[in-house]
Amino acid sequence: MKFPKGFLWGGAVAANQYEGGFAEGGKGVNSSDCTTRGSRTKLRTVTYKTSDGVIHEEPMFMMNAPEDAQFGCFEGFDYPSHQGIDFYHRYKEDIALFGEMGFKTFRLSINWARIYPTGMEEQPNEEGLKFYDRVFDEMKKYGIKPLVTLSHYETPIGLSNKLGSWTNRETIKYWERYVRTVGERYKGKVQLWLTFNEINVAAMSPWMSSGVGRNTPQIVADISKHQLLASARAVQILHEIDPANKVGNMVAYGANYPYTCNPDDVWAAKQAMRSYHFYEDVQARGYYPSYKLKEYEREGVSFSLTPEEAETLKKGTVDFLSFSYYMSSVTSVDPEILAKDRTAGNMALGGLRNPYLKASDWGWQIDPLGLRVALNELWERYQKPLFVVENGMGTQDVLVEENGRKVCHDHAHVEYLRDHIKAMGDAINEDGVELMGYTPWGCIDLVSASTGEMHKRYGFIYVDYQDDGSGDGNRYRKDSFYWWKKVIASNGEDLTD
Ligand code: BGP
Repeated sequence: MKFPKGFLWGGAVAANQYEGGFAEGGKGVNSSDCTTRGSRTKLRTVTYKTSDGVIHEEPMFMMNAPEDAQFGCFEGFDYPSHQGIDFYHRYKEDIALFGEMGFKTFRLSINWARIYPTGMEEQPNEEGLKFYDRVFDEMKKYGIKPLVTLSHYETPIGLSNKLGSWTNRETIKYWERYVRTVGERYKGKVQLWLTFNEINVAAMSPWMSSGVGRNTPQIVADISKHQLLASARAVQILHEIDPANKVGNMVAYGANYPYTCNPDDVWAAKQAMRSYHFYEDVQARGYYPSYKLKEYEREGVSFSLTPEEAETLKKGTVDFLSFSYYMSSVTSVDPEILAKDRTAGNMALGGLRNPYLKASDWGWQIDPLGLRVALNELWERYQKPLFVVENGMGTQDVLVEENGRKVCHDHAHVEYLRDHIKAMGDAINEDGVELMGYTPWGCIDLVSASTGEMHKRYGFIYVDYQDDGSGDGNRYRKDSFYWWKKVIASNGEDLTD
């Protein structure tokens, strides 16, 4: 396998899943902070009373009833993000371990509520800014380049309560303030940025992704419009601050196959692919694709762009396209197949079981060739550099004692990642795809986004926290740690374990 010189090998995390330090350093509360453990992406009926005495019953993605329709954290609930894996206090130790593996880059997110606690302050929170200064400075010691996600499932709750979060255009104003603040503060320290993590997840999990409790077609269209505009503004602002900045988007991507060669199945699979391509189309090309506008017309969704907004989209196209890839999906129009052959999947993908593929313990279907399909599809459509910023498989790893040492034999991770690296190598060497780097998800064990579990482990580093939050949080190198170190050192040529 040959990978380009300067290929960015590393790992990826998100503040809400690993940082902890919930109420420290002047941080405010964000959407993930109010999401309890257990399945976090399920629609459920919530009953609540507003101050006018009216009782409401509404389907919402929240896990706890909002009091007086105000979102927040409530007594007696268990919120895994509050502890995360305590990176807030252990960042030096963790970054040293990433350095030991030879990371070229580390993808992390800035917790917006650490910088602007309610999202709407006039002045940023200096303590929050200092925390990331310390983190970036520590990374520099090991030659690790930060790849920073500006918004990874961390919308300040103040914006949800005051404005309805991303359903409201005004949120863009506060976002611009936040982007400018971090762009200026970390100028020279950070040059690789991503705007919204998995921007397409708003349609499936609007609470987690955007701090919005519901997802009618109109709501999703509004969130998307505002986030697409906000993303375009972020590109412009960051370029203005430092022309060396490179800004990418981020979409939860998959390959979607027709269940049969019935043309209706083929058409259904193409439609399913549009749920990813729509965002890529706007962020890479700078305008809404015709199929989306027609869909809005058909569904009675009101949508328009002022000439100024259209100009913003055009001027704010991204420098590169990034995406997460975990699995592929299958689509059918046959009601019998649809009823019986489902896989658990993840919140963004899921779908039908593919008889040719094995699945993880969480029902995510393992398909390395699907990654080559995805890379080719994106490269052919946009000819912009690509970056795989999430990939991996959650497994139930155990720590065992051997010769007085605690070890973890996680061969399944090595196998999964190796097959996906080969698929990327083929896309580069056989198909000519331009790929900037690869940051496997959860390079250190962390809280699962979709379930809040700890025992769904992706990491090269085992973290001794359990599902109920117990444990001492100590870190241990897994077998995959040594393998990953070798892969990076050989620039992907040596994939043996
Ligand atoms: C992506 C998210 C991540 C991450 C990953 C794995 O959708 O961007 O935040 O968590 O999925 O998902 P999970 O944690 O549910 O296994």
